[in-house]
Amino acid sequence: SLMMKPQVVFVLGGPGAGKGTQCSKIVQEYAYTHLSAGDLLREEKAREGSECGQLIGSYIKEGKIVPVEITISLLQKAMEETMEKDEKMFRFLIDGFPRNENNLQGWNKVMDGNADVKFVLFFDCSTEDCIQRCLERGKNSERTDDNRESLEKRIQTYQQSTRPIIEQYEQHGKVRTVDASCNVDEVFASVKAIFDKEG
Ligand code: UP5
Ligand code: MG
Repeated sequence: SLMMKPQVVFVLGGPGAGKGTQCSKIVQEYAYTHLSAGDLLREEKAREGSECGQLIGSYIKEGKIVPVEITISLLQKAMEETMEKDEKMFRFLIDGFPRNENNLQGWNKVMDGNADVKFVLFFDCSTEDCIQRCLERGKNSERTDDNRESLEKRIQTYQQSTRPIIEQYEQHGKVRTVDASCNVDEVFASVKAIFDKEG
């Protein structure tokens, strides 16, 4: 059958900026599927028989970015499965990817021409708020990286590797920035304004 070309919104922002929270709200109102690269990696890590589970686990704890071959194959598989189930579901929120130059090159190599990146939704949140939110969640979450030590590394990786990717998209007029420091509903109001216009 003739499948629609996937339409992708990359969702970026610091650790704890609210990417996952806002993506959950977006899919309730708009015909998008939420794919969190971090969630897919955590699932793969937990999967029995996974060949790269250990590697993924150590990268996540160290706040480092997993080699793109792993991430992109998980993303591709999830996109294909979604579209096979329902061909009308060809719009995707790809949350937490691409995070560095390696991710971007891997995406371009595999997906260029096979998917359209509509824009980058960027949740702009201060480092202090990001740390606070993750530590708060860390009190009762199973994430291995919501402790101070891992968080410092995640923040550093975000600033050194991910910000430059956002800046590259910015130069191409592709970034839609949302102030992510206010409460969940206020942030979502700004998100809605963007999706009503061009989602
Ligand atoms: N919260 C949310 N919004 C709030 C608001 N407006 N006001 C107050 N509180 C708010 O939210 C985080 C917490 O804050 C929650 O408790 C929430 O209730 C509260 P969430 O929506 O989960 O934020 P999010 O931005 O999704 O935070 P997350 O921790 O998931 O971000 P990261 O980017 O750090 O995590 P991710 O899962 O994307 O990646 C984890 C690791 O996986 C990476 O460090 C890396 O090692 C690896 N990874 C790769 O290697 N490659 C990839 O492509 C992706 C991940
Ligand atoms: Mg998340």
